[in-house]
Amino acid sequence: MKICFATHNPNKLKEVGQILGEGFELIGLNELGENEELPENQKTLEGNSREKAEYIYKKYGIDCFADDTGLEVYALDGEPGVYSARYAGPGKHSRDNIALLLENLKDKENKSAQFRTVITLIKKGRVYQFEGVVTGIIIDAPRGKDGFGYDPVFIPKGFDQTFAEMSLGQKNEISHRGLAIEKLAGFLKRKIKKN
Ligand code: ITT
Repeated sequence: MKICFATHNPNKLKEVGQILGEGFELIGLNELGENEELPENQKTLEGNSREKAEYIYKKYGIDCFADDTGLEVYALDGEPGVYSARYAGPGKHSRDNIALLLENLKDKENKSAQFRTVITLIKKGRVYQFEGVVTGIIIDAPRGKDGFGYDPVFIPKGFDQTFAEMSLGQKNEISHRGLAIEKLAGFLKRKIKKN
């Protein structure tokens, strides 16, 4: 099955390719010849992932899926959420984003948070969505060198290490993105069996 993952990020492409396994020809945006950043103008993760997938489906007529992820912090009414990448400004610097997050959480007692990923798949013109969530807490100072984004300040529930202190393999087993991708992979594999 030929399918496009609407991302420019080769790491994401590799991770998803591994989970999907044989029987899939996975194509990224670079291979499609799509060099521009895709539109992300919506106010929700559902809306943004759908906007990206629809953009590619309409332009290239190929079955495709896109993801969007946000960190949702309870005491901040779900912020930074869909704005996670640009929380501290358009520069998209993780260090600045983390600094702003910790500043905003300084006086809050409840440090609960979750990472949430939404994947939108468009297959033969039909739209499907898959969600992955991992809950945890935000700590007061960054710990760990691996990972990216908010990983150094997020400890998933039931663990002592931040995501940035875990190996990529460990993180992927329990992560929001891993869970959403597993759901997508299960769905696509069932489709392949049926046809
Ligand atoms: P693409 O759209 O190019 O794929 P992006 O940076 O926008 O890249 P996401 O939509 O997946 O990627 O995530 C938005 C932001 O949320 C990201 O820039 C990080 O700040 C944060 N984030 C997402 N996944 C994360 C993770 O697994 N660990 C830590 N932070 C994460």
